[in-house]
Amino acid sequence: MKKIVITILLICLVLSFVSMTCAAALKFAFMPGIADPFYFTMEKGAKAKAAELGVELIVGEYPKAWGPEYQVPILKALVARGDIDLLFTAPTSTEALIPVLKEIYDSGIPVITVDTYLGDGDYSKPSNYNFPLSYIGTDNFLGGQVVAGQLALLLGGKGKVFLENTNPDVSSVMDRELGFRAGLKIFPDMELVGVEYCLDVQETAVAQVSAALQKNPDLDGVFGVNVFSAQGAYQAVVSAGLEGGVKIATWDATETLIEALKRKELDLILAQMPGEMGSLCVEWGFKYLTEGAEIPRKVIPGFFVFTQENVNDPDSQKYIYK
Ligand code: T6T
Repeated sequence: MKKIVITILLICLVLSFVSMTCAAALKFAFMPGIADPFYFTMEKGAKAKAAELGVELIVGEYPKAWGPEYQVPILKALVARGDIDLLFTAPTSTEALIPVLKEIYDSGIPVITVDTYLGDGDYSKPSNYNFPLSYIGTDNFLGGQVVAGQLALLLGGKGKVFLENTNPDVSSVMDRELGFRAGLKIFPDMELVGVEYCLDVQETAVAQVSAALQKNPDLDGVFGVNVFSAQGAYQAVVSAGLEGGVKIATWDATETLIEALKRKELDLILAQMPGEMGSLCVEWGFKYLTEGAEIPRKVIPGFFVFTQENVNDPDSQKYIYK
């Protein structure tokens, strides 16, 4: 009898330990900006790190289009579960996402912004948007400068170029535009002849770049600042039969763009490190919650520039979005 009681007590002890450990598993939520290979790759990186650290990662439904009207309802549903310990998300607007993310933060959920930031992205000074623990994402201004420099070199320092952007209220793509403009200034014979915003719709980018090619028959180069604007710009140049003649600089290493680069139908691709960004969000979030670690207000992974020369190098392959 004594033995049975001891055994039952031991089982209870083990069960309560197991349930305590289960209850202690942290739950992080990830809310992407749009369904595209960039965020799919980010999710993969985050999932791998979460599995390593024993964190449960809950991924919000991928918005089918870009913008607060798509992102906010999904975000609200995600945190309404009531069991989220930390949220990382890419705000689809520098201003429009402030109230909803502030509300989430005020409800006790720490927030990290990944890929894009709120306000001017400086979370270290007093403001109504300084509540996120950190911005984890690319130095887009620097990347824009690099693209301008590379495009200028491809054109021998002289030429007319067009910029295909997405949304004027999104930090990532606007910093790319500002960096690109600043980079071009170094070359007095490089001229930016136009900028359009496709609102992250590839078909619109095709139409806008096609119109720019017609309006500027002497156009020398195009820069598409993200997956859909870049793929649209590429499509427009190819449809006009101008690939090879008009230089195409793009951003985001999707399989589509990589294959085009291998065929020498476009000239360069700036690859961000979305997997690394997702992984860093989970890692820093974990350190913050379990060790009280202070997260740097900005964490900036690097980027890689694919060219026709290095696109087949074995070392370059890890930068292709998965
Ligand atoms: O370029 C990425 C991301 O960095 C940007 O904020 C939005 O567009 C992408 O997701 C690519 O579509």
